[in-house]
Amino acid sequence: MVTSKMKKTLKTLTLLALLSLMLAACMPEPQHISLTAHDIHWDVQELHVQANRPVELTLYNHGALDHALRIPALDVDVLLSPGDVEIVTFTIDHATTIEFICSIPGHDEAGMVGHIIVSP
Ligand SMILES: [Cu+2]
Repeated sequence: MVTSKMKKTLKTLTLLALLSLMLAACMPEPQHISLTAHDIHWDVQELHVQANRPVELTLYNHGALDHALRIPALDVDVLLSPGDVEIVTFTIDHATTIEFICSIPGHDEAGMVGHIIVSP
C-alpha cells in the first residue's frame, strides 16, 4: 500500500536525484594527466591542460632518489620518496604557461624542469 507519506518521500528523492544530475552536468570533467620522476629527469617536459577544467595530476617516483614537484605559480611542493604516488589537483583559470621543477637541490640544474601549457 502506498501512503501519501511514501509518495512525498518518493517525490523528494526524485527531486534530489534530478538536482545531483544537474550539478554533475555543470561540473567540467577533470583532466587526468601524469608526471613521473626518474634519476634524474621527468618523463615529459611539457604537460598540456585546458583552462577552467580541474586537473588531476598523478605523480610517480620511479627513481631511487627522492624527487619533489614544485610548481611555484600554484604553490605546489610535493616530496616523493622512491616508489611514491601522489595526486595533486588544481584548476587554472586562464591560458598561460607555468614552470615546474624538481626542488631537490641540484635537480633543476640537472634538467628536471618543465612547463604546464594551459590552452584557453
Ligand atoms: Cu629530482
